[in-house]
Amino acid sequence: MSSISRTLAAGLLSTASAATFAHVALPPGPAVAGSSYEAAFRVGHACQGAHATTALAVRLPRGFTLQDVPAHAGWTTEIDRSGDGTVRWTADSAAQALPGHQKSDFVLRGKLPAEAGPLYFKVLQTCDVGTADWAQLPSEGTGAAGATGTAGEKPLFPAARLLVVAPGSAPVEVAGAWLRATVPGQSATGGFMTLTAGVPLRLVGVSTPVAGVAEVHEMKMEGDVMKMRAVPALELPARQSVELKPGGYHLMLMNLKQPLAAGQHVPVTLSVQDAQGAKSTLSIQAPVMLAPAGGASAPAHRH
Ligand SMILES: [Cu+2]
Repeated sequence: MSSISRTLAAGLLSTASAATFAHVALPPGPAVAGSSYEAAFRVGHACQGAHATTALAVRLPRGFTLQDVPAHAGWTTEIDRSGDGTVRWTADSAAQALPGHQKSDFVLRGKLPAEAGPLYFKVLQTCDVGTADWAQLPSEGTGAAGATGTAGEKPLFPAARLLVVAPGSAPVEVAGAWLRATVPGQSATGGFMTLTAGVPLRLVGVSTPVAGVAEVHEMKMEGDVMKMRAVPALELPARQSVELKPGGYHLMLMNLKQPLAAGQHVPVTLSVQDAQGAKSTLSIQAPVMLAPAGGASAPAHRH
């Protein structure tokens, strides 16, 4: 692929994301199946052409058991238990409505279903002018289960999504994972991804059958020279994305047992530890690439 077509692809991507205005969303990071979950729906924008949000209605997904809804000052809460249930907040007056330039969290608590997988909350936002129904689900085949799923066509009005993981598996979501392809004779390469934990975690280990040694590395400037070294653990704060990327933190695969060719997929297992010291693992299939999908935003980094 030429660098011109890569630049074009990157340009198209950024145009698409600029056109998408802020949606009603849950904080990133997964939660554990069967656990009690506090869903904080972040409203950060009024409907298109509107000045303020006047009501919000969350349709609860099947299998989600509502426990309680904390009061939202200046707004009235109604709970409709028909069907799978709906929680609705309505501003008590125009003065209490949420201005488009302000952000607010609308919170409800409930028990998550026992099954793992993505859970979608459809949210109807009502404004002084018009409504926005955040109810679109990702189209079939875009890797809904997706530890490594690449983003397909993004819906304009996505439903709020929560990834539910099985008890015992690491509550961390992996996006955009890739390993850099090797050239003949190369014995080491880098691995990159974005990790988002649902609770405070530390990445304490990595393993893959293709490498004799796998470590988490950091890049540091020492004088004029960029150096890298292994770190014993990488903090993954709750609900924040931590990017492993060329020039920054990365997975280092050494003593490679085979060349890594673009297009193949390689199993990678991440070990994490929670604040109580409990360890769990997460396994993904990382694609091997020459460069990140959608064009590189960071400078190339060679080992
Ligand atoms: Cu390295």
